[in-house]
Amino acid sequence: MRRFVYCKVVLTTSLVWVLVDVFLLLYFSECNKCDNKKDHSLLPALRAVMSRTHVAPGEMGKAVVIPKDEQEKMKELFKINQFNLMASDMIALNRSLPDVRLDGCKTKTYPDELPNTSIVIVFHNEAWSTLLRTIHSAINRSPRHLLLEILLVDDASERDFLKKKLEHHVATLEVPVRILRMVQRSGLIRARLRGAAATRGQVITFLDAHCECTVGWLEPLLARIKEDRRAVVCPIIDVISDETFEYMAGSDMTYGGFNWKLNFRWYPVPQREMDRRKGDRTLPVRTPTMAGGLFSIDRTYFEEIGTYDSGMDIWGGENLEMSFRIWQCGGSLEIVTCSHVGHVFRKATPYSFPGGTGQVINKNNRRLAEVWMDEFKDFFYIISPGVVRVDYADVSSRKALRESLKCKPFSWYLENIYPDSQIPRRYYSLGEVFSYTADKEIRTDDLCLDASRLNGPVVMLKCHHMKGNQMFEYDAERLTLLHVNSNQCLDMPSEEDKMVPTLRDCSGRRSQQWILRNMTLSV
Ligand SMILES: *[C@@H]1O[C@H](CO)[C@@H](O)[C@H](O)[C@H]1NC(C)=O
Ligand SMILES: *[C@@H]1O[C@H](CO)[C@@H](O)[C@H](O)[C@H]1NC(C)=O
Ligand SMILES: *[C@@H]1O[C@H](CO)[C@@H](O)[C@H](O)[C@H]1NC(C)=O
Ligand SMILES: [Mn+2]
Repeated sequence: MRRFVYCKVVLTTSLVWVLVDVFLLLYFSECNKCDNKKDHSLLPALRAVMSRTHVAPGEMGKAVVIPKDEQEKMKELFKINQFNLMASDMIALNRSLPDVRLDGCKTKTYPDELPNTSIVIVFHNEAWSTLLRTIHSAINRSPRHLLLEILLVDDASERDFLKKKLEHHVATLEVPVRILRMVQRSGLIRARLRGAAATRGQVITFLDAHCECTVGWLEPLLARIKEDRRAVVCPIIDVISDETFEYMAGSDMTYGGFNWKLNFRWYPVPQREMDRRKGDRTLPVRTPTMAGGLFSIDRTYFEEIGTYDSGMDIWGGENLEMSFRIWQCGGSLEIVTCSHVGHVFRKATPYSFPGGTGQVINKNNRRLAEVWMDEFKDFFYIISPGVVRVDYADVSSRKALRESLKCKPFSWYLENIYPDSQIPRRYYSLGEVFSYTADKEIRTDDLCLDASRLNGPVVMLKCHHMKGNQMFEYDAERLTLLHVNSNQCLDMPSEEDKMVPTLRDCSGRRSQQWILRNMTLSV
């Protein structure tokens, strides 16, 4: 009924939209008692409501604006969690959000019998309002019979309100919430393992501690796992602004990848994946990697596939490790585009780690490279040379896992799951800095050597894979790199060229000779 009236009052500005929402609530609660024949003229009533209703901050996912005289205090509070704590604290724990789903998702129906889920949330010194909004939004927007329990894993927080006060608050909720406390700071990976081990649901859903679940977020995730228990599924991660807590829909047209440094990155969903889904954007996207914070997985499959690498420290790299493992060992990793969950993206981390984040991530990345990437780990090592000196401890049990699950090689993953990867599957040479690829590019990560004019310097530009200005022909006898377009040779830097490699007429002189290491075609 409310939905019907929504359609009739298509009002333009979003502020009015929120007010209409409030108005309709009042209108219908009053209407229960009123006489049907009475004339309810909309506009005068709306004006009356507008003049006396104050809409709470952040409702319908709107940005919160802090008054000028509060901004000093706001900046102070920002430092605590690296997001606008003052704004977050002003917003209701059960605030309303827009329905950002594709239209095709709103009318989908799901089987009645779906597996139930336990939600696992790890937190460390999280703010009260963001943590509680995660919990309240999950409870309010999940069908009661599908949400079995919520497990909070406290990774040794120091804040008082996260102790007794939190316990008392969650005891009043209609879904069982258990709190597990790590005795000492253990990091995301080990804390998640502790939480997962205590779950009883058929599916485990991992969420970050500063999320908001939107309408219909859970059913499509569980439905996909019901169809295929080896599907590991992620919602679309919407953006909750760290400055204003405005809720902004994420795109269904990006998926997860990574670069040579093993940084997780979002990239456009390639045409081949659109074609596989026959253009239906409401179908799950097969994604090469996941961001890692938010996903659902069948509980017994999580164990079968080797949970997490518990030899990894704190945080970082575990998402790629899990992504490679799932694909290489027979599962699939998907973004379920009908499921939306918001996440507060921060520009900086508020936490410190023993030993520093850099070393931890290097160690974790080495573990994943050594276990899963075969010879392609060299692309990571040449671009981050310091990393080979980092100790990565014993990986034999993870290698044994790979063996026992009969997992496919990394080349299979690149060929079949991530053909548009920055890592060339076929290359002739991998040197100190660059690779020389089967497409005859001189390339590092997603950048290619490019020359656009005669006698001109070469620059690094985004690889376009169209040959042209980025094609160099290697002559293994004369050791020259011929830029085919200009018919000139790549010349060594000289003082005069300010040490920038330059194109010059091919002369055979020594400054045009290049030795490509390990010059073989690797397939
Ligand atoms: C949030 O909870 C309050 C108090 O129970 C209630 O009055 C309000 O309508 C709720 N808001 C939404 C958006 O459901
Ligand atoms: C939830 O799923 C588990 C595992 O399949 C099952 O044992 C349990 O009965 C379910 N709980 C509810 C309340 O449906
Ligand atoms: C290249 O060859 C050298 C010596 O032949 C070898 O030690 C090295 O591992 C090879 N590197 C790659 C990337 O194949
Ligand atoms: Mn987060």
